[in-house]
Amino acid sequence: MSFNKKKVVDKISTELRKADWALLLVDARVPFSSFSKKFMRIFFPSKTVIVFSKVDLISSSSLAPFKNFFSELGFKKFFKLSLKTHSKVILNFLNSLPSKSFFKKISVIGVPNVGKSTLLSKLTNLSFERGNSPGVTKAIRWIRFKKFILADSPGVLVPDIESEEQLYKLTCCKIVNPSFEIKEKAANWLAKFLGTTLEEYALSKNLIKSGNTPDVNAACLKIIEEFSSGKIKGVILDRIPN
Ligand SMILES: Nc1nc2c(ncn2[C@@H]2O[C@H](COP(=O)(O)OP(=O)(O)OP(=O)(O)O)[C@@H](O)[C@H]2O)c(=O)[nH]1
Ligand SMILES: [Mg+2]
Repeated sequence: MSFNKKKVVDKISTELRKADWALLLVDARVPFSSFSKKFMRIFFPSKTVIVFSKVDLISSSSLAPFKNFFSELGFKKFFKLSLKTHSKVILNFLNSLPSKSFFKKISVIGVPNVGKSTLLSKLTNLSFERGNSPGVTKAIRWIRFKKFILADSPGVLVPDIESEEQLYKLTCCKIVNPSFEIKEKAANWLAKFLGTTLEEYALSKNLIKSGNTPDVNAACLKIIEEFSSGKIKGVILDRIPN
């Protein structure tokens, strides 16, 4: 990380730490890969709720082993979030979080593109910038809503990427936006994970180039777009370690 980037991350972390609680969003399709132990340097697990976002894209019963993993790290509170989760359900949950202050301060944190701004828009009915690409939110935004002071934050804390496979998974969920070369590898990895090949996928999507051959380059971008946006769903890419 460059010196300037580190300074930005430190500043944001200090600001977010002022909250009573953190909602730490992890993408339910990659709960391990979209989690970073760095978050535990900002907030104690006992003051952090693990929010599995985008659960409409998986079968939520398959999250139990991931919950166990987070419990072992000391996290005690969990919440499942989908586009269908009613704002009242979120509000009731936030009300249930203990706090001594009159205004409960809550930071919404997580790696890029996990749905932080979407959660806040839904809850408050205010507009927060959203979009299916990393780095949409650029700065912390505190807002007062009912008895809460809520912070939307930019997804500046990208997890330490420990393996090529993790990089591919994060690419498939558009948590990172690497070079085309990496996207190509990620797309091949994803196609294999889904039991197909990019050639087959290109043909199924009618992506044909001159000479009547499958357009594999177009298929790379298409499969990542379809997976990240949830058109391809029902799949958790992370595996529970043995
Ligand atoms: N299917 C599904 N998509 C979601 C859900 N929540 C958010 N999204 C989509 O995910 C994309 C990213 O959402 P944002 O709310 O912008 O994510 P963010 O974490 O604020 O992203 P940054 O500001 O870039 O860090 C958008 O295209 C949302 O529509 C969800 O629960 N289910
Ligand atoms: Mg955002």
